[in-house]
Amino acid sequence: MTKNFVIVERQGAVAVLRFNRPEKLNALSPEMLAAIAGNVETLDADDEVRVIILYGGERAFAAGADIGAMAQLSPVEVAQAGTREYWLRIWAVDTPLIAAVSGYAYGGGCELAMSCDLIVAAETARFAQPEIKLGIMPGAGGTQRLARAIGPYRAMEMVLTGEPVGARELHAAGLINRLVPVERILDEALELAQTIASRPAVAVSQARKAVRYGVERTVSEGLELERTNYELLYGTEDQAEGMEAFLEKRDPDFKHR
Ligand code: CO8
Repeated sequence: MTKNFVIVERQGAVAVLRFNRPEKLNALSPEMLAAIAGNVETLDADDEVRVIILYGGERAFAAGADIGAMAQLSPVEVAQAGTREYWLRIWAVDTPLIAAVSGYAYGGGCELAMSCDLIVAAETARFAQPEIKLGIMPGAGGTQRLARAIGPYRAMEMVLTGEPVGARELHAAGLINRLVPVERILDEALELAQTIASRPAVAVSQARKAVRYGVERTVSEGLELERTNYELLYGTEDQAEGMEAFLEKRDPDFKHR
């Protein structure tokens, strides 16, 4: 029988994708990564799902790529392992992603959390890019997303020392949206997800695209896309409903189209 590396639970328009390899602290073997990418894609294709939460349980979000599966690989084998494709598929989804991080988010686990749009973390969570201690370096966004989130100097220290940093410090540094007691982690992520899921989905999608696009480009390029997406939203039913509801002093009834 093949193991279910992830378990998907639905709560209305929110899907929780729970990693299920606790005995290895959710180490991201190629099979595990394939399961995450495949399930995220399936949920992304489902119009009923408007936010996806990635959650690893209390002890670990994910302790990184599976070192046992990587130790003997040559550069060509690393390239052929297909993991690059899994990461690209996760990064390509349109549905907002929330990482609910408790315990270890190390290496690829930290990179997976940073692949999400928002990070809710337990006060006990610890983040690290420890690849340097293994003679390698981050390969799935650790040098890029971390530097953009917390600045190049702090990111450089994490990448060059490999030492973990606590959630409190990273909350202050801007990587973490919400810092919560460990027992609140999933509830808090769900509340945040439900709020976003209640917003008009087309506007959420276009706004998300503009933020993500702009982070990688110049301000003027970002402003161009922002304006185009803004104008497009005037063609949606939800824009008419949202403004009408405001003027009529009632709650909007969004249809997500
Ligand atoms: N890979 C494989 N197995 C792991 C990993 C891992 N990354 N992390 C933990 N495990 C296993 C342990 O071997 C152990 O298994 P067993 O019980 O069979 O011996 C089990 O999980 C529990 O772990 P520990 O006993 O070590 O638990 P501790 O609480 O003592 O320690 C730590 C927890 C500190 C997280 C420790 O396990 C650790 O340091 N793990 C390794 C962390 C690490 O170095 N991660 C980075 C890996 S490299 C990486 O992520 C590169 C990503 C690049 C992606 C690019 C792709 C294109």
